[in-house]
Amino acid sequence: MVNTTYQVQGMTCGHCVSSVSAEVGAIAGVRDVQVDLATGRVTVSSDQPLDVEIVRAAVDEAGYDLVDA
Ligand SMILES: [Cu+2]
Repeated sequence: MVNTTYQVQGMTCGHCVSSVSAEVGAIAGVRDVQVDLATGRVTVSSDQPLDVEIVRAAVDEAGYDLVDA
């Protein structure tokens, strides 16, 4: 299991958290998504390391932006 933390911009409420969790959670191999609304940090647990561009696309699909580390 791999845990990776991403920074997401633009989330303002519980609905945003749900949207991001659903989209990122739908990526193949993702087991768990923890979103901290206050900081915009999204911690993803996955079977293998994820392609950041796939995570970016999922966050974008939810309507938010992945901040480059
Ligand atoms: Cu919201």
